Amino acid sequence: MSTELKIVAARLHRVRMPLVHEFQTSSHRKAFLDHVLVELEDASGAVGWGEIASSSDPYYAPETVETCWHIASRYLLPAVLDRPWTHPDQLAGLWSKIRGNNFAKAGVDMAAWTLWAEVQQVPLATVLGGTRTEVVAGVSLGIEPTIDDLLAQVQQQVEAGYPRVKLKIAPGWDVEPVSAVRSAYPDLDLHVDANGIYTADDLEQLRKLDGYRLTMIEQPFAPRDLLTHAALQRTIGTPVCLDESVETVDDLETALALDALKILNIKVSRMGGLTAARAAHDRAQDAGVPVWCGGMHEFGIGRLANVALSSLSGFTLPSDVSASEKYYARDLVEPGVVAVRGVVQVPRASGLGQPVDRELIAANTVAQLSLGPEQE
Ligand code: OSB
Ligand code: MG
Repeated sequence: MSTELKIVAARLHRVRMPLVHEFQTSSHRKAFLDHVLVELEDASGAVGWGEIASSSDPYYAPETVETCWHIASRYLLPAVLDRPWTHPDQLAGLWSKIRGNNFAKAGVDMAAWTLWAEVQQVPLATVLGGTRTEVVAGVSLGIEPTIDDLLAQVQQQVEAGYPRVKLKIAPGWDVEPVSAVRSAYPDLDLHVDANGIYTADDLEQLRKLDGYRLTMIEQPFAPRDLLTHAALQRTIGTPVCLDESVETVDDLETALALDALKILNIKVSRMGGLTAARAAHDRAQDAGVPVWCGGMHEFGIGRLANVALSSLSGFTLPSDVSASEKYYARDLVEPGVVAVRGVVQVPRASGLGQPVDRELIAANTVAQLSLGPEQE
């Protein structure tokens, strides 16, 4: 597999999609999302798509849609254009001087992987080394105005067949919703995600969650506060899961050394792409840490990449790869990600595995940029 590839043209599409249900985390509320699609074309005319799934505001991570646009157009695409490579894991080497900006990098990396898989005529999951033919999906539920609204959301998703539900928590919305959902669903695989809003002053409050048989408590403390994560883990039985804290494999190494986690959420965007996400999976597997694939409300392109990644053997917990219909009335790939009783089939078609709906992309595009020969 030493086919040489060269990206000769690149396009960015800023696409706006309304969410079917507003989503609130400990930091923000969203009714529609703008993501930047990355389209890479090689000399033969083959195309690979990627998705920059950054939030609009710098609340989950420091990046925004605008910073991603800037970094991709000014630095990442010029670094890869007209530079030959024989495997997508070489892309990071082309932009090794560019620090951080993982969401922007992830979109370009993903487009290179899907282009590579397309050219090889092999499914993305296979080129990544995935072995599962289907993956189990969970759902992530935002903070709701009332406990009854939350219970209605949980009921809808449980009835749709999802076997795992994650609840967003924040001070004032933690023990009460967890207790209500646990009473209504004694056997549900349930976990909570705080998106880093608590501090060491809240250790006692968080320990109260230990009595509800949660599968994990995800990112209770600030991203760089690994010591408090380790302190909580020492005093509770519920596994601590890290999300925002792990942006590189080095971060994971430090967290492992400090016993700051028992479970890892791997997000393609947060890690800076599929190459890094796969490396984190391999390291966690070595360390005996189970992983699952987190989401950023991806449109179909990023969502299919998440499904492909989740087919790797270390992804033993349900991933946030819920069906497209949970988020969008119509998705940008055809037919979109489908879950049957919480199970998603890993596409067997080559590349991304589903055709991209260019008409829908064009209809929802709010900004566009082309780099390459047509610009010269
Ligand atoms: O922490 O996992 C998170 C959405 C936006 C920002 C952060 C997170 C999330 C989610 C959504 O939980 C997961 C999904 O895509 O369904
Ligand atoms: Mg999270």
